[in-house]
Amino acid sequence: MTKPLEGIKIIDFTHVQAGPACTQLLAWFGANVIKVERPGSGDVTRNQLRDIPDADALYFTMLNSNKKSLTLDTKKAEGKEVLEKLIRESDVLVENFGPGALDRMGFSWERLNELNPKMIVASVKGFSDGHHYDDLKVYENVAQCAGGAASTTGFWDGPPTISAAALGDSNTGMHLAIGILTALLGRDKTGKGQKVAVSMQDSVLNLCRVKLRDQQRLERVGYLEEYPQYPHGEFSDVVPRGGNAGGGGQPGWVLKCKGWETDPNAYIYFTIQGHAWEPICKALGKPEWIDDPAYKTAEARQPHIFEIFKTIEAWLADKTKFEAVDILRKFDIPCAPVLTMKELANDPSLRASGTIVEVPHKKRGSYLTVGSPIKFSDMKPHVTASPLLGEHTDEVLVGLGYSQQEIFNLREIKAV
Ligand code: CAO
Repeated sequence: MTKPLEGIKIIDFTHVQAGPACTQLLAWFGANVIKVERPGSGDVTRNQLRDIPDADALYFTMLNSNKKSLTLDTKKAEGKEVLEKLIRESDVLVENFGPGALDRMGFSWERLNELNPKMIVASVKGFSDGHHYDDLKVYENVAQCAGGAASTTGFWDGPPTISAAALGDSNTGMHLAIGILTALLGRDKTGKGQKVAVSMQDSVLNLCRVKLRDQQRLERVGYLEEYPQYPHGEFSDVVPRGGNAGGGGQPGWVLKCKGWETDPNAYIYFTIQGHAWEPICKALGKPEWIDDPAYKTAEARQPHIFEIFKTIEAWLADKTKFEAVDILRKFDIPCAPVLTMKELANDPSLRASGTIVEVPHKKRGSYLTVGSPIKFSDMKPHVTASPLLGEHTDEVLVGLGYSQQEIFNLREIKAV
């Protein structure tokens, strides 16, 4: 099956998570992704949080599938020469080094554009160019704090809280992938490459869009009616943390199910969607609430929403999270069990759809990873193992026209 990005050659100068998540996605869709890594060590995640001695860590394998690995010391003249050759015949270069690192290496945007005017140069940085923090190095949690996620996540009586979801890293990588694909389409029209830049702060903020909505509503009316603080608590002049409240117009909460005393994940998320009030009352065996003026409208319910949630929890007390959802789904109530990583890893639906995949690896045996969350009618992305460090060095160099003797010489001086 021909994949849409087949024929697109990408120099993957990325490390850790944000950049690798982007290039991995493009590799799944058919791009020829060549990961350039420092000889001897490679991407730092190969060694981070190892669970098997001498085998690449899952942190690396789960973010670098379907790629090739070329080791190259791009600070040495000989390494730079190889990189220049690669640049001349590639479509995209993706990097997420610290601020200024690519320039210091001698590959500024101007130089790259001179070497290959058709090439797209895609970068992730913590903050956007010209931002007063644009000299900072940034990791996931830093970005979540800088992008508005931390100040709006958690409970009102606790500190700002980090989400487990990689809002700063993989999310930024997904933004970058969209930027690269857009620039590739643009190049079809203009024949020219361009620079695509995405900052982690901007990408987090983009996902916190509804919180900026809330800031403006708060400034106008002084309260936010869907937050647990309303109507009994106080609002300051900034969007508060709302615990597990529903972020849209639908009140919701995480509710205890049978076994919660011993199982920290025996919970469901329950949403009280306005027009579903009648089915909710029927599901709970509370038909008298349907027309009761104290319950009938969302406005009437809000002052005692936690008392309603308590009643629902009493109904849930003898049902597991799965039993509860099986009942509630019949009443069209938006809800889901709180699923653990163990449950997700073994979920037959996710296995069947290719969202959770088992990948054979030369050194590790097989490992689980998250496959493409994007499904196509004409293509099923196939996940293959991440490369060993330098696994494709010879192949890439031969492709660039190097002889076996020249490759030997490059190895002797540790340029590859
Ligand atoms: N050969 C020779 N040198 C190489 C090389 C190669 N193949 N690949 C990288 N290097 C060098 C770079 O030239 C740079 O050297 P200098 O600093 O001397 O110019 C250095 O290795 C890499 O520096 P760095 O700043 O990228 O790395 P770090 O570990 O200090 O910082 C990180 C890591 C992630 C904080 C930083 O890269 C960063 O802020 N990146 C942008 C934001 C980002 O993507 N963060 C998310 C990471 S995912 O959590």
